[in-house]
Amino acid sequence: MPLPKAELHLHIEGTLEPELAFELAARNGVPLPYADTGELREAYRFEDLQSFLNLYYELMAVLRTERDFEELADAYLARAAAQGVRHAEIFFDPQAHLSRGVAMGTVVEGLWRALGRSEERHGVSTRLIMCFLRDESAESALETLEAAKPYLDRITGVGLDSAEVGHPPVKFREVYETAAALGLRRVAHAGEEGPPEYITEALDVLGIERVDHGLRCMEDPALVERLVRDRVPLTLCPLSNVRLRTVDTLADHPLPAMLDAGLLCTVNSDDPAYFGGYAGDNFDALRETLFLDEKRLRELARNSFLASFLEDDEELRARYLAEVEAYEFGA
Ligand code: ES4
Ligand code: ZN
Repeated sequence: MPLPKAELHLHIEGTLEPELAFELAARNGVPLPYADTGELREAYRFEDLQSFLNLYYELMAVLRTERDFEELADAYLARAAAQGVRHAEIFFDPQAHLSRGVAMGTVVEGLWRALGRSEERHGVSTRLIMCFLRDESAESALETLEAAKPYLDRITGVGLDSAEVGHPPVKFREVYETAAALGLRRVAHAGEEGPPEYITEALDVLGIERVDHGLRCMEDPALVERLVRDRVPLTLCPLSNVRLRTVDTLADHPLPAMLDAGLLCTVNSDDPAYFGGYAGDNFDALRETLFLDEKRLRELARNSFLASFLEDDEELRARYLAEVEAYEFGA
């Protein structure tokens, strides 16, 4: 039985496996510039974040109908459940679909068909987090939030993703203020490729409650001290960092140093179809390569539930935390 955990950094579009991409391409009559899944997989050699994003946005063309989004999410939830994920807070990128003529309702209703049945079917509770693309304008983000208004009962929070460098958090001050006024939780990618100053700015200007990645906080001791003091969770994605060359190898990953510094770290999969593994695979890689012991692994699992947006169901959080404490490794 795998260690129970929450997944807090997962782009649903990044769970599109090559097999499903080809199936949806055929069903929707969308041409793909790859002969087969093997050739597509060959394209999964990334230089940096942008080279990955180019393929990520290209492949989304196959997602067109509610049923497509439902199948995408259901396939992810099945895989996540098999790797011990008990709770998933799932990002989606509405602008990447709206710009292709796919309506907000198609995306949200489609995802909801899978999420609404997930507890019963997969034993995984879920939340949805809508991300703004930071390489698009602030006006576009505001329009996206406006388009989401009919669906806010299904959306727990907002996030910020896509190309980071050159797109500082301050650009999105207004949309985050509006989101907060609507009662939405706030997170943002910061310090993945961008500098530690972006993390500080996202905390100060956007009022984020959790930092996605946040890896580069380690370059700023005063920031580390603040994150530790304020118990701000970081959603790390080790296999993503290796594939996007944010770290040289997994053995060089700062996660052990970050835990030693007292940071509230969690382990997540980011875009598992592209980066070589789901949540459990990330845990396994850390155990094998960084020699994390059972105490550390349990801490990471505990952190994932502590960092989750389960304030609306503390009973469920307590049950998950009890599962983590009761877990027997090797059983
Ligand atoms: C992403 Cl790894 C990563 N970073 C920033 N934005 C993203 N969107 C999907 N995956
Ligand atoms: Zn991400």
